[in-house]
Amino acid sequence: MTTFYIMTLFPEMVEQGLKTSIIGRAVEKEILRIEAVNIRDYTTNKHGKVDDYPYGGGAGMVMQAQPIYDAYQAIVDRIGRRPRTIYLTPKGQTFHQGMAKEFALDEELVFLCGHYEGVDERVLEEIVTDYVSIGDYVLTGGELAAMVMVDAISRMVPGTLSNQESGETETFHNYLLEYPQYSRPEIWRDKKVPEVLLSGHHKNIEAWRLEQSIALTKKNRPDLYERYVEQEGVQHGRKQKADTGSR
Ligand code: 6GU
Repeated sequence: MTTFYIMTLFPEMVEQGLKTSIIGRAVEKEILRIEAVNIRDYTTNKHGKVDDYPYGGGAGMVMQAQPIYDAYQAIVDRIGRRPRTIYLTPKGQTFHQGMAKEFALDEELVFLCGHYEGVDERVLEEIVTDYVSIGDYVLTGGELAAMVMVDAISRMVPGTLSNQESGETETFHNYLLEYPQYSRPEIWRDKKVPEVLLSGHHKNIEAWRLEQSIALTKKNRPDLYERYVEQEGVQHGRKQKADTGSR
């Protein structure tokens, strides 16, 4: 069983967000466990304070080291080792499918969700193993980012998805976006399902889908398309030694 410990000042946000649909089902099946840890429960401040002004001045408040460290230590004491600990921050490395697959191999993962203007650097140095961002924009806190990561990692944990659902990562590992899908009815608002999909000719269907994938990738993700073209070259043995750079 994979356990996600989410250290946060807003435990109900994380609990509410992850109890529906596929993730909720996997929790019920005891494939996953999601434990929201309320950082405020660990403060030694008698007023429940967890933040203070930044040394050196500046806007906003900084989350203090003590409650975060004690909340983390309670997790360590419970599981008997120091788990991989991810700090959600726009300063981190950008999350991608390969990271989701790698994180899915761990039995326990801790997520630290920051708020205010940041977290005291000293506690980060003590507990954090990975600094991760989910993209180039700024959120008000790490909770939504943690939920994004938990979702993407969870679907890579065996048993979370049904056979029907399939843990494919096609879109990202062959460097192409997915082709469009259609279901009944055959005509909707005068729009017809592409003829080839009704033909039963599997070779033609496959070729059409690939063509669609290539066109969409070229248009929306030229960066990904470039990698697709290179990788195709490698597969067909016409890649030159000089530019087989790894990514
Ligand atoms: Cl991980 N945290 C916050 N606060 N903002 C973000 C982010 C993370 N990733 C992108 N923006």
